[in-house]
Amino acid sequence: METQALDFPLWLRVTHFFNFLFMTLLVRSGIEIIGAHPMFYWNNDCEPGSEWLNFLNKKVERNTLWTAEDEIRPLSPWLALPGRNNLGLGRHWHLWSVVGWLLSGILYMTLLFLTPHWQRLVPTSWSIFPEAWQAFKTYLSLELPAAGNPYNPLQQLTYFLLVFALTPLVILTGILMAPAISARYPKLTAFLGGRQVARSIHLLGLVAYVFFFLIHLFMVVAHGLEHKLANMVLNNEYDTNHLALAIGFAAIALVIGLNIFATKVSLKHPFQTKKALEVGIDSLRRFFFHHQHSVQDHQKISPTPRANGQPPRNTAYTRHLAEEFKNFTFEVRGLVEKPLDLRLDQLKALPKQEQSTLHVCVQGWSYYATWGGVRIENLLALCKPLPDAKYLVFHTLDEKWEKPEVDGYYYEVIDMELARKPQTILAYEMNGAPLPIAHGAPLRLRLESQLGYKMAKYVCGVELVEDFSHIGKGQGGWRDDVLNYYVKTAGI
Ligand SMILES: Nc1nc2c(c(=O)[nH]1)N[C@H]1C(S)=C(S)[C@@H](COP(=O)(O)O)O[C@H]1N2
Ligand SMILES: [Mo]
Repeated sequence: METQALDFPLWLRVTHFFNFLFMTLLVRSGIEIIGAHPMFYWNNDCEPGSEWLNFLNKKVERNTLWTAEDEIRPLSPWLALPGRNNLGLGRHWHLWSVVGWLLSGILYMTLLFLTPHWQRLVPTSWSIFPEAWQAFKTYLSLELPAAGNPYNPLQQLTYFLLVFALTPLVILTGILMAPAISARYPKLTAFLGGRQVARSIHLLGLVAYVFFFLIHLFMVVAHGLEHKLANMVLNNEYDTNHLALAIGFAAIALVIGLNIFATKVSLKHPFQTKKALEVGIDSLRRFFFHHQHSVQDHQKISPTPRANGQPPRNTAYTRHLAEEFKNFTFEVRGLVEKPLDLRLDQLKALPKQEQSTLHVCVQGWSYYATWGGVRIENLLALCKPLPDAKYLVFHTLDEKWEKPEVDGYYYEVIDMELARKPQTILAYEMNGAPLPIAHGAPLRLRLESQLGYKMAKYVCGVELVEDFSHIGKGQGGWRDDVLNYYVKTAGI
């Protein structure tokens, strides 16, 4: 059967360029995210020592004041985007470029299957395997296999697996790491191996892409750089290969230039970069990852859960601690009909809810625990929010002291929708005992479809507001203000 010779149409060349650009941003911001917890596990307890891969370059003293933040590995801006311990911005870049990469991928796929070009990737006979093996042996004997249409069998098989096996796997494992998804579909997530398996496979996907890229580059050169660039840049429409070479190198220089620009601007103007990268992406993220409610009931307890954030050291907290929280009251203020002052025993007299869930920190680690407390929904029924009340600001006794450059009290803002979710509670118990100091004694928030940083510990009150731009730096939480995390929602 004679088939039409497959060339390199403009759409293919343009999407190839964007794929390359977004992949560089995705890999570099992915490396930034890895730096926030450079360890990989096959289990969700993330027991220190149980990791199968560890890139941490220091020994962490696991004394009583040890927290997960001590395990961060700041990375060079030459490698990571943006580098130097910037998890917040790394995540902004990762989600921003994933959207661009998906759009370009969807365009590519659509045109691939609307034209005869699907045949360039999809093998139509099982003979592809012996043929690819032959081509492999030819390469090993340091010769080039005959060109196919347009790819030789080994090339075709590799590209096919890259696009139709590796890529869906990387997308799936990326989505499964979102707490909003794993909390809504815990059985499916467990069936597919669980969150830390997904994270490990996502990393192996990154390694596979980089490995592919290096071999791809090598092969392009081995097959004749000028000729291959003439294909990929100009579709051989002109017979001057020098032009292709010039344009090809200009495209590579543009990608490198954009990477340098992205890195520099992020390090120099982190807040503005965050704002710019949220445009459009914020509403997409909200649409896909904000409305799920957690249905977790794992009935598992991790033996040594990590903690994050050192316990408060101010006099107010130490006094409450010494008094065993006898004079502690939880205050409900702001746009409510009925402000409340609740002592711990009064809170404990309200209906108690227990939930057995997986805690997921934005850094990457996780643990199982059971939490007991009062549903925020029940507190709302008591204080009766006024119609203007849109957000809940949880205030804490946690005045930050760990580093001189970051101060202020820890706080977190959630919207009414999150507040009313079935597994949103003000917890006073962890694993059947009163909350330990490390985990937020006497009260902490649990929002089981969100990342850990939203779950304020050492909570002393909640204020109902219409708008939170006047609180802290106006970003919706202490970590959002200080570390450029996401505003308002942390479902992924
Ligand atoms: N007050 C306060 N709450 C906080 C933090 C903090 O530093 N201070 N850290 C947050 C982060 S980043 C995480 S992952 C969880 C950790 O909860 P844990 O220490 O109980 O494991 O608490 C969140 N709540
Ligand atoms: Mo966290």
